[in-house]
Amino acid sequence: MTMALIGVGANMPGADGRSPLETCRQAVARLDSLPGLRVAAVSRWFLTAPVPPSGQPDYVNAVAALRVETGGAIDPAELLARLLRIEAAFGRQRSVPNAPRTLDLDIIAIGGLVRGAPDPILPHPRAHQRAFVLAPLADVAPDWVHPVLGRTAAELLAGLPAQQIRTL
Ligand code: PH2
Ligand code: MG
Ligand code: MG
Repeated sequence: MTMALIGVGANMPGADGRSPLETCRQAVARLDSLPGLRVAAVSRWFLTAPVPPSGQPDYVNAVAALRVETGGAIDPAELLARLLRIEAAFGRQRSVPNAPRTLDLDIIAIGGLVRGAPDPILPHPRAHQRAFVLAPLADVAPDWVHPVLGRTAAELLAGLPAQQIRTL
């Protein structure tokens, strides 16, 4: 059964002062309503220092595992377009890379799919370097193996220098 693994993050309040955690929770509910996809698991919520260090507010991060419904196929570009629409609905403004944001939804992986171009590159090209992705990923997909590196999320996490993350 194929799982789409989605990184969820936010470090700015949304419209009407909605907290980053509340935005992320509502975004996960939206993921569950995407056609052909169901939220099978959501990781613990983490509070994480910005990478690279920037003086921005800390992020709320999690990973959601979406089950691709039976018989369904998933077009990565279409999924990305749907995620960008959800980001926009929660007030995401795009300026410079790594700017603080009200909501970030990234496709970390779709099962063992490897895709170099066009976007989305899969697995996400920086996922294996980021504790704020790997720790929640290990919660929801302990058996997933990075299809290029041949390691689970927990194994990749164990090889990283310490990063500032804690559970909420
Ligand atoms: N996202 C980024 C850049 N840096 N740092 C943390 N801690 N969490 C994120 O989600 C994050 C980041 C680009 O998307
Ligand atoms: Mg991101
Ligand atoms: Mg993104």
